[in-house]
Order: sequence, then C-alpha cells, then structure tokens
Amino acid sequence: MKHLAALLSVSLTIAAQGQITHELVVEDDEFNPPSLTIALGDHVHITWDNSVQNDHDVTQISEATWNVNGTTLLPGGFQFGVGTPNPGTDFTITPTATAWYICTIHASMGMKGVINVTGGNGIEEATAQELYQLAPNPANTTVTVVSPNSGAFNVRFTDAAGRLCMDRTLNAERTVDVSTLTEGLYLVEFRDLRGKLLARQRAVVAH
Ligand SMILES: [Cu+2]
Repeated sequence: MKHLAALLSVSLTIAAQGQITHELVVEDDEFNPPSLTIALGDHVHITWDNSVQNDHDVTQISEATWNVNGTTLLPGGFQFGVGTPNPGTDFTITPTATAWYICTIHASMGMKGVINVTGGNGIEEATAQELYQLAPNPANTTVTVVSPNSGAFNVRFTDAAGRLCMDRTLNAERTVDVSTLTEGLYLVEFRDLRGKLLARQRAVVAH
C-alpha cells in the first residue's frame, strides 16, 4: 500500500506536467486515426491531408447520434471544414471529455471517429501508464501484472511485426504464461473489457 501511494504521487506529477499534442488527419473518407486516446489536457491538432479531393468536415455529435450514424451537431460542439475539400488551415482542440465526431457528408459510410479522454473521472485512468507494470521483465516462462485494478481486464501481447500473439483476460489471477512466445520484444496493451486502452508497456521475453 505504501508502494502504491508512492507510485500514485510520482504518476500524478507526470500526468500534470505532460501535455501532448496528438495528430488527427482528415483523409478522403476516413479520419486517421479513427480512435485516439488522450490524457486530460492533451491537445488534438487537426489537419487535412494534401491528397484530399472531396469535401469533408469534422463535426462533433453526441454518442447516441454517433451510434446511429446521425449528423446533428452537438450543441456547443466543434465543427471544422464545412463546404471545402481543404479549409487551408489547421485546428487545435483540447477535449475535456470523450468526443464523438463524424463527417456530416460521409457518416453513413463510416467516416467517424472518437477521441477518448482519460483522467477526467478517476485516478486509475490518469495514472494507468505508470501503474500497470510487468515483472519480471525480461520474462522467461511467466510474467506477473502488477496493477491497482482489482477487476478483470485484458492483456494483449503484440510482436515487433504487429502480430497479436496473445490475448488474455485476467480475472483474479495476475500471472500470464509466456513460455510459448518466441523470444523478443513485445508491446503489451492493457484494456478494459469494453476494449478501452488503459496502458501500454513493453516486455522482453527471453527463454
Ligand atoms: Cu467526408
């Protein structure tokens, strides 16, 4: 518990200092990336790709509207780039809550995106990156996830080529068998059961 308190204190400092700008690019018929996860206070810089030929806008809508491919602007929401293939300028937003957005022209064909904002409603989210740890690392046959999360969550190992090598749901147990993984460096993602990214770490497997 003392250890956890120390971690929390360090992590809160990091969370308060680090404001990052994430890039969001409008391309023909898609937003890249369509899903962004940012920390509270981070900025999102929106630009149009040079190759864009058709009109696309970036319009914030409610989650309910997003779910049914609707296009009604959220009251007070952001809207950029209406009526032009390229507005000729860029925009920076600082969402304080999860933002669902679409292109009003192409929402029905799936030109939709979401910006998830973590840290707005719980200490676990704000500090997740530092609180989800793997030990030992490098790992030989098993690796144990050290986390403040007492509930179930997913842990996914992706190799250097981007292949998903393991996808496990951890309930009460926190130990993962890595004996079947080939040696190398893995990206490890922790996600809640709805698929939302909680944290990323790197793990080395060496037998
Ligand atoms: Cu569009």
